[in-house]
Amino acid sequence: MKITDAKVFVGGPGKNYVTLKIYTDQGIYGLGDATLNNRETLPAKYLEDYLIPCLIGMDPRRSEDIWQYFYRSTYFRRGPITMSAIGAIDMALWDIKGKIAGLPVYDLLGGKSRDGALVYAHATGSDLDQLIDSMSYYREQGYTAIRVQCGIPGMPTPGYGIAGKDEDARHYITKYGALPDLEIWDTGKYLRYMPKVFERLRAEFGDELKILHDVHHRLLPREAAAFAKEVEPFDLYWLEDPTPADDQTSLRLIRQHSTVPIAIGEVFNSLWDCRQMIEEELIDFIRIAATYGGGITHVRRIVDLAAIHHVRTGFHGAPSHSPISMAAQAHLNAWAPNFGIQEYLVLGTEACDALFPSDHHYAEGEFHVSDAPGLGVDFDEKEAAKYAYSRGYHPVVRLTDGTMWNY
Ligand code: CS2
Ligand code: MG
Repeated sequence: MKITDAKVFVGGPGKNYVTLKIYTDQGIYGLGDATLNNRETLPAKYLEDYLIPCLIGMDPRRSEDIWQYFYRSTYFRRGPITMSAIGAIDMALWDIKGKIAGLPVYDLLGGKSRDGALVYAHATGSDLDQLIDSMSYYREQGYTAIRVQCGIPGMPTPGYGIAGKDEDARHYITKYGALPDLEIWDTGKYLRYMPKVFERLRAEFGDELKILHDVHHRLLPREAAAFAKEVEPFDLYWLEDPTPADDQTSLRLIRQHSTVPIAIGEVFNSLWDCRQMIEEELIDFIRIAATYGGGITHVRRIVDLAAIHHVRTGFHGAPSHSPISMAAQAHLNAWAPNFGIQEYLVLGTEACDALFPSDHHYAEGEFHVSDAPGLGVDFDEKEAAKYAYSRGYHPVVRLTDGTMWNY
């Protein structure tokens, strides 16, 4: 069996999805996702100019060897662009393999460990009342786990993941400007107000609801340790990205002072970014995505290392991931003995479903993986022709005195 061709498509409804389609001499094709949010043209070009020419003629069943070929032959290893490109190829090969075998990818990994995978929704509010309204809406939709982001009184700009006053907080998705928007961050205001938010949410929603919160890399290690200790009574399901995780050892301080579960990893692209924090058991959930994490082959390796160290999965599921990588993660979630939770936002708009038809679905707080052979997602090229690339940027963040900070 041979790979005969591969094509890259960039575009989608409101997103620049980077979709790879690999064709074989037996009529079977595979799909992969290389959407590197706000840098989408780079993995697309990397695939077209460098990887696809080598891929033609290879045997698609040899996914491990092909992964190693691209990882090792790149010479300048890792990085989000390289790993997204390799990841897309890897997903497409697992898709092909499943289709050859007539089995869903989860069966190739070791079979289902559960029927539905717990997911969390995003609730947001420019203030506490709007946040509570947004949370009530998701409770009604059956969610038992909700991430909460709340506007901070006096904060100069709304902040990460927070809807403006006049926006629809129930369906809020971060918008990216044609040039970077500016956000102003005041750590003191955040640290003083956020514990009050959790206290009110517990009083409002009781003890059962799983409450998650994303700090989005904004705190220093000492601040994060103090904050984690302070919010311990409110029993968070997780505290995400309390510090930028470039320095893995800074997490030790948080661990020494608090037992609040820590979730990190959405910006990682390899095992080497999280090896120390997993081996030292400094985190509780690993958030790497199949897209930037080198696909199923590499993420599975991370999941196995994590399992030995009591670290569970909590894969990234921002809207920038196409339904193809969400499917790759759904198969990992169905199999992983150390599955924790899945962030869930991407599927469900009519335009997105038309572009990526599938029977993966959400029901009652859980994600149900498709039982179709392969990844269980298709790609409609006629629909794809409707969309064009449009450049976007993540916001930039400055402190109140103008100092650059972490988005
Ligand atoms: C976020 C992301 O989903 C999350 O937890 O941190 O929305 C993140 O901001 C984006 O993926 C950045 O591209
Ligand atoms: Mg996050």
